Amino acid sequence: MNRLDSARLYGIVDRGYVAAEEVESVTQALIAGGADVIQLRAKGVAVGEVLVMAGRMVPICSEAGVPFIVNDYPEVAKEVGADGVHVGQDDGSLADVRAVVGDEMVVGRSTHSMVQAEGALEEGFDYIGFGPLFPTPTKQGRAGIGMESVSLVEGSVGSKIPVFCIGGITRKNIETVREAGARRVVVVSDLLTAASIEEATASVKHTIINY
Ligand code: TZP
Ligand code: MG
Repeated sequence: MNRLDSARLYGIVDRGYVAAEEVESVTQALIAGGADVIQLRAKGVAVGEVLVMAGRMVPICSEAGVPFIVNDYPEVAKEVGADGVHVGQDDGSLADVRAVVGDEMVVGRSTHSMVQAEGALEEGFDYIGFGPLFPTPTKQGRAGIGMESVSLVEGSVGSKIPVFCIGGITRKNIETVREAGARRVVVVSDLLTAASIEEATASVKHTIINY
């Protein structure tokens, strides 16, 4: 069984919003609020620093029984003993990543269209991110793909591997996103900039599991 099968809410500790010294407390707050998976995303941060932060997140996540995923760096994921690694369209093939992390680790892929989603399934990725549904400051320069394809991708790719909808999802629109057919979501800035990360996370989790 895929370790992410039961996951509904995927939280990201994104260094664009989280200072280095807050990485651990934010990880704990996301988990306390009910995040089922945690990723470290650190664009533009030196790899040595990513390694240190990832190493600090591993025991927090493993104690909570929450899978820990490293974005962009298979070598870091391997070195710290992460549960998985997440790579984008331009980060090489699944075989390239597996050559570094081996066969056991969860490997996820960002996808931005139905064609890419089906391609990732065919290639053998363990899960996909699908989006951005809406334009978002967290990932600039990408148009939103909208919600029309959400039920399509859930019905096809989503019947085989977990599909996490991502991009511009907030406490305000989560019900609409759920209504469009999303069963699993990634929420980044709306949680990380909330007055209480734990409460915001719990609110999104409640909607995604109960709607
Ligand atoms: N990939 C597609 S959209 C996105 C990523 C990493 C950012 C999502 O962040 P937010 O703040 O929830 O829109
Ligand atoms: Mg990447």
